Amino acid sequence: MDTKNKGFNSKLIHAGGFHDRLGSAVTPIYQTSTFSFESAEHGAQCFSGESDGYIYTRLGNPTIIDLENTVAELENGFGGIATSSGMAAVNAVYLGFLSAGAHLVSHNAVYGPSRAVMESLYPKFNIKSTYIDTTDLEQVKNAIRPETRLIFLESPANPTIGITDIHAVCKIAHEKGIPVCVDNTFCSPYLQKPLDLGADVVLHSMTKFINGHADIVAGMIVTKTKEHYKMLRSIMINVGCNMDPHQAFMTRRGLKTLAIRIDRAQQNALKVAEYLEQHPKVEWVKYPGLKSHPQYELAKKQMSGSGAMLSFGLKGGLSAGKTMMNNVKLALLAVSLGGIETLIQHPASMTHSKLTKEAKEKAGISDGLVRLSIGIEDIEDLIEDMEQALVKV
Ligand code: LCS
Repeated sequence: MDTKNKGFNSKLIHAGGFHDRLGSAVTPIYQTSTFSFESAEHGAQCFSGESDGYIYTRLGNPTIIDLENTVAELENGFGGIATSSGMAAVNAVYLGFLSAGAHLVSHNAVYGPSRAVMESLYPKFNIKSTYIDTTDLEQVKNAIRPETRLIFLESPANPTIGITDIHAVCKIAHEKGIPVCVDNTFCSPYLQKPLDLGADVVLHSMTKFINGHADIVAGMIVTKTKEHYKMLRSIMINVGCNMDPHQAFMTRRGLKTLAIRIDRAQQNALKVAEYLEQHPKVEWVKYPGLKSHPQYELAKKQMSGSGAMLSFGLKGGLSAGKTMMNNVKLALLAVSLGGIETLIQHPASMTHSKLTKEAKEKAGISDGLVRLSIGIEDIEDLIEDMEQALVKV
């Protein structure tokens, strides 16, 4: 059905545009690598584009296209390009916008591997990058060079929860003809719509909130224009970082409950943040829903909710952090985020361990920083778990 004028929850459930001839209530898994043509002529039409028939799953598959259409509609974009992982989406965007001699500007606390791959692999193609605090617009202006070809944002950033003014950065970038890509993993389209704020491309690790059940690794790119869609789709196809139909089915299924999962998780997150903020063993808490967050007002303007991610610093640094993590019982000590279960992790020794000490300091990742991805458990149990672990710190 056409869901263009329907509400967000209705879109979550009914968007995608797939119609099953047999009346299946959900889009089936087309677990096939290839599709047969009706005739030589039909095959020729599929290849020329005269017919929109399917050819080969790396190029397109009904289960995957249903998911691509759905996420594109949720993000108010032109089209979606599903990828094998969030990192595949990140690299497809890098490859699409950056050619030899180009320069990238990005946030110094983006997801660790998004930065690590840029600094380790891309210099061999003579691609340069500058990592700054994009929450400071002066730094953004100063980092731009004549050869800057992409600004790559993540907001809230991982794991410092710094909020970048997406609209303001897009304005600065567009005055110089530079496209902006936003990694919207932490928010999902339920809480933030970067394309509406001016961005050209948005991407997701759908491993997180969009799938939401910690049982799939997947990525998605959504573009505002047809031109960027065609360019990035061709990269996905030719690099071969396509999604698998089963992965698409699982993700589409998880996506249906995105809003109710996030509603509950962010209610929990606010209560946990408030609890931690008053705890004597906690030095600071960063959560966009707390008035103490430096970009509280911007978060309220740019996001429609505060999300389920928060970080905090323990008095006592590294050893306090480790003690806490070794003593939580309900929260799982694990990387990743955005699932229905609460996860706790320690960026300095895990996701951001490859950064130098200096880079970690610049990115605001102290030794005592602990990151929480809050799930949908009962709040009393979550607070009790934090309490009993903090007693041991
Ligand atoms: N972007 C963000 C903001 C992420 O948090 C991650 C993964 C990725 C991209 C990459 O996505 P993937 O390829 O894993 O689907 N974030 C992780 C994290 O914080 N801990 O483990 C993975």
